[in-house]
Amino acid sequence: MPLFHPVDEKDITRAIAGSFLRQLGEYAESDVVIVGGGPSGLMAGRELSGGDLKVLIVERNNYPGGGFWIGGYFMNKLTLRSPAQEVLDELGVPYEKYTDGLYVADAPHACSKLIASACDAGVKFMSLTQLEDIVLREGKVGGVVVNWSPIAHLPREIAALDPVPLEAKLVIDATGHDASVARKLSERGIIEIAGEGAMWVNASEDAVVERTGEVYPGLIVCGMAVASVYGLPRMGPTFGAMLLSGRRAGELALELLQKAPLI
Ligand code: 48F
Repeated sequence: MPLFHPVDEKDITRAIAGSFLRQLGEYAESDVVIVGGGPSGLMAGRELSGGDLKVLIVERNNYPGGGFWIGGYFMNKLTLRSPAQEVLDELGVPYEKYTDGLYVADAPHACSKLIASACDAGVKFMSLTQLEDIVLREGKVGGVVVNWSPIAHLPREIAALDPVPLEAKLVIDATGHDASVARKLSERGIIEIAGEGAMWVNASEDAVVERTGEVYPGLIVCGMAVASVYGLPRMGPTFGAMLLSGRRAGELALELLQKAPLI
């Protein structure tokens, strides 16, 4: 008697494809599309939890987590400054106090719990999917245009593949240093991107959280994308502002969604 229930191979393929296509059809029109599944994007998604909101994270890597997996250098340790360790408390991630106001945690533990909490909140993911452009109509960002990420690394002669649009009431740019979504507006002369400043942790983290917000109707920036858009200093390998900026972006998205039908 085999341990596992017998199934046909074709049914495994159909189960994957059917589930994926159902989700893609449903999320072709989302409430919020978050581009980038690093710490700020995951926090934003987690914040949008509960209710009936459709929240999709588009991530060009084949895994979410961004810079949160590794922390600083290759050392698998994260630092956070007070009060951001409270997020680790919420996630149930252990940490040590290094000195007053500075805490250190194991990056894989923190990252996996943050991803799990976004999944628990109902966030869906499209991995290996890269932002190629935005939907822009009547002075408002109305979604994203995405493609399969490996396409960007293939010669155009063998990979002329048109992207697909995904509509959203709100888009959150959580793409980190690249500020890839905001950049699509700057390429068209609609906003300016100042480029991030040199490292200055004490100035950077507060400023990133404070400036998190709508950079253009329908587009919220969070995480390091905020520093890139506004020319704020970078903070290096410490993640408190990423978590609190993501949280602020999620809260703001909720407020905006409650205010008005945005499409
Ligand atoms: O880089 P990332 O972790 O951004 P973040 O949430 O946090 C920044 C910190 O990790 C660290 C720091 C401060 O502590 O300086 O760098 O702001 O995560 C960004 C995610 O976005 C994805 C990228 O693969 C990463 O997982 N991403 C970037 N550009 C695109 C994208 C794109 N064009 N399309 C889809 N995903």
